[in-house]
Amino acid sequence: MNIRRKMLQIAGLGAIANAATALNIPRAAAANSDAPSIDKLNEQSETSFVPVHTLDGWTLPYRLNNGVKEFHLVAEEIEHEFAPGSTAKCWGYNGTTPGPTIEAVEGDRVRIFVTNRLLEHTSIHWHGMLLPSGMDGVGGLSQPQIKPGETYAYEFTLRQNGTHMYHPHADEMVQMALGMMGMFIIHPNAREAHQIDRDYCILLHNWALHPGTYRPNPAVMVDFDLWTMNSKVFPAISPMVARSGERVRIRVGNLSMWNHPIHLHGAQFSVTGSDGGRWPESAWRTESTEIVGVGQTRDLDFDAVAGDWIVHCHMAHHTMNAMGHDLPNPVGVDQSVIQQHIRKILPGYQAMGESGMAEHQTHSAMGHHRGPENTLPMMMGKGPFGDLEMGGMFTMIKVRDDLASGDYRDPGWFAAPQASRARKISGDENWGSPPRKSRS
Ligand SMILES: [Cu+2]
Repeated sequence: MNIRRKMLQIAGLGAIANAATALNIPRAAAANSDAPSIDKLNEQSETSFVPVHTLDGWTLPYRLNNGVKEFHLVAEEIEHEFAPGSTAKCWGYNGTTPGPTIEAVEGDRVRIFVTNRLLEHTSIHWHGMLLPSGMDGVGGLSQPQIKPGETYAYEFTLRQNGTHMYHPHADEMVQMALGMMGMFIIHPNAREAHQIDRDYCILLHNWALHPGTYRPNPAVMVDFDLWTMNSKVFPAISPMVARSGERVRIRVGNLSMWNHPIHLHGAQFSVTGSDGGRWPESAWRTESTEIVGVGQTRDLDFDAVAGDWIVHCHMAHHTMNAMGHDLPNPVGVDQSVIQQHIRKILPGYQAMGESGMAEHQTHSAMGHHRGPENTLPMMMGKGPFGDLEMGGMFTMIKVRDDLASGDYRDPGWFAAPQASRARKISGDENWGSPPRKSRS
């Protein structure tokens, strides 16, 4: 039995092999990985679940050392791209924000090395997890802070299953605002009653990356510029995919500073779990929108239905990219005279917003009103029928009848049968005789 190969399978990507080498986990860690008893243990745990797929992220490979799963996280400053056109100096783990997803099985013994390559101390709190007090990662309370250059080891047995997270508990406001966070998925040690075919995880966050800047501002409390899923904004967030009829789980965690009502089109989901583990079926709720509060996680399970469906936060401002929030309201305001005046000192100035803001994306695409450098337009994204006028916490699930299981590639746009697609009936606004209330 080739444990290394299975480890790569569990990580879901062959490319992770390079990352594993780069992690520089102590050699001794792998010394006993061929012991037959471990092999058996590993085989048991790996056959009982479908690995989690972190959209635009990755899963941290581990090594077995005498039956203990060893992971190695490195806290460090990184260069992160939210979408082409917006890059920032962020903080994360092992080269990314969010940090790699840690994935294990209830009952596993885990040892997690944490190396600090920041210029200030840090620690890691295992959010929602049952562990000895000294492993809880609250710097100054449960342990000394991990100073720059130091490596600490956390070790505990996973006594639960569910969707969990990890984040620093040292200079927490700053370190989280700059991107230090990740998901920690614990699968149950027994087969689930409803087998899951596709298991996705999404960590929600917000960033005060003000237009023209290159470093998120940790002091901002409410007025954020970027709203992200796994630290990406639409349209740079990859779509989820599934085959019709497959059981899909979307695990959503929230370490941002807002609550997010996550809304799914095309299907009703059951809320089946959280960082409190898998809920008893009698406690499941059928919803199409579920608020994932700050510090919470939710598991949303549903049967996939063919089509292109969107999954997004229902706070409309959270599906926008960088925008000004303090501008005078232009809706319904005739700005033509003002535009003439302003053009005398600012040639090319274009007043906008009188009839709504949909024109924003068209103008951005045409290169009119370019924003400051390193700043994304408020609205982005194209579909088969035109602009999507979205950004931020917005992605899709693309469900097809003919998708091979385990195929996560973007299948392109859904070809809705013409008879089942909304169609144009008239171009005359006086068409028909709809009942309307008129002002007296
Ligand atoms: Cu939101």
